[in-house]
Amino acid sequence: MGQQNGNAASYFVDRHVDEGQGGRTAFVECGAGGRSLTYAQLASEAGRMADLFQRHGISREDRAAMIVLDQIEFPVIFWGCLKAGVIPVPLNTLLSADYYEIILTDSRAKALFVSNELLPTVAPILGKLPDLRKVFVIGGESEGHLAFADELAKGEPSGTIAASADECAFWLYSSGSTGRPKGVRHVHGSLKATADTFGAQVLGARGDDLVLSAAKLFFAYGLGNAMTFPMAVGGAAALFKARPTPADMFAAMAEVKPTIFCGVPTLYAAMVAQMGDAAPAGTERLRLCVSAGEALPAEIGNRWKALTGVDIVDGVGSTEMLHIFLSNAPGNIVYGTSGVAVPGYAVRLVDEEGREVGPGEVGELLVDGPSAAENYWNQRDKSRATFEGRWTRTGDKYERTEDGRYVYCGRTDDMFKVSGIWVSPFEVEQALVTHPDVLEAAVVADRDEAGLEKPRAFVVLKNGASADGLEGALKEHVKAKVGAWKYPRRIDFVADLPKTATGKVQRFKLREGA
Ligand code: 3SK
Repeated sequence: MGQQNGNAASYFVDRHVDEGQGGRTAFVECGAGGRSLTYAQLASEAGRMADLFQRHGISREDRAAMIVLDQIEFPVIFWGCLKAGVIPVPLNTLLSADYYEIILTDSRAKALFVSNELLPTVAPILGKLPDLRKVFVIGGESEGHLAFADELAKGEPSGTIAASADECAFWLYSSGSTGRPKGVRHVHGSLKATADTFGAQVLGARGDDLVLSAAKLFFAYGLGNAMTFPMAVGGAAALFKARPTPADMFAAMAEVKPTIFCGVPTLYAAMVAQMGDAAPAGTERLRLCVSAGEALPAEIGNRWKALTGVDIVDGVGSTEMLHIFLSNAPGNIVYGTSGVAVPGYAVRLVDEEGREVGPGEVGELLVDGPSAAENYWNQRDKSRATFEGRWTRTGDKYERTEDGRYVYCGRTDDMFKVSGIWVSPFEVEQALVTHPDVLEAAVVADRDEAGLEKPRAFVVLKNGASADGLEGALKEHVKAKVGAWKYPRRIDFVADLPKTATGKVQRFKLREGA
């Protein structure tokens, strides 16, 4: 190990053991029979990965794809890769075989780690991947592939390879709202940068924190919440393997009693709708909640606070910036805004010519901060269009209020004009969800008989609400809330909205169907 080891594993994993804190719990699995892992066990298990890679011909800088649920093996494999200098590529566990084929081909992963529950999804494409050499199956039957537990047990633990903090450590794939997935390449130093900024200075993460994150570890948001933020301070995270339904989240909360809970607006909305008038069990130790993924409607934040007594810190981040760079902060929360730049980050708003816009004007949000990705793998044009020197373009439209807070106005490609005036689909959606019968809403532009763009809404009703006679009432409601020209000319009542795994509404799918 070098004297100055910039390898993130030496900071997040080995340091705790070196400082005599190896006996502290790092991870617990939710549910009956859930396992746990101390920092010392993590260092030792992850340390065996170098031997595993060597035996199977996987070398430094090779990519190792991970289709792994939130379970103890996730941190073992992720940190094991970093310790050995192999590049882990955690993938969304909800993708289809077609997407896995695109991503595994694009990344040229030589190894694949897959939870046995997900093997049937990916199995049909494994024969089509010329670069893939070994498949390691976690838990259950390995069906002709290598059993991860057996292969790991064969090796001896070794230390952490010396690496520069500026060296590529891992990739995440960004789905984007359209187009092919992009491999976002992050350096070792970015993991510590997000823990030192949002983790330490906004969350105030502490060694006695237990984090429960509905956002999964494959997602940059979940990776910070339930891995690097608690690990930076010797705290712990509860891992939840299944999809986070409100009922499961209530059960997980009651079981582990987290001090920090991280969710996305859709989940908070559904949880609030099911809470009745009382705080759910398991909120007694809760000191902070976090929301990201899309802007949190003010109604939801206020209702959650009224029921639990705990604020939701709403922030915005991106896979490219690794975590949240614009946020509200404990004690300084204005629901309906994304707050201000996280300490360590700078943001600015620019118009289409790149000129800064003033308060009250809408512009694209650019961000400068220590955790920006290096680039997109093999997508030079997209890299050049996104990473402009120190500044990273977010594709999000924002407005700055007179008091310096940022208010989300939609994606650059979701905004549209009605009668020459910009309409933010988000604004109309927010107005719709303040109606007592509406659970969720998404708004897209749709052309009328004259070929002009007008808002069209897709609305999910709350349990027990009826669509009969509601269309007119909702139109009036929006007119009254946000302005006459913005009301949806057409409303479709639907059972659910198309979303990415991380809870973002896929408006492009609604547009395609419109
Ligand atoms: O979508 C977000 O707001 C986000 C937050 C943190 C990390 C990553 C992302 C995409």
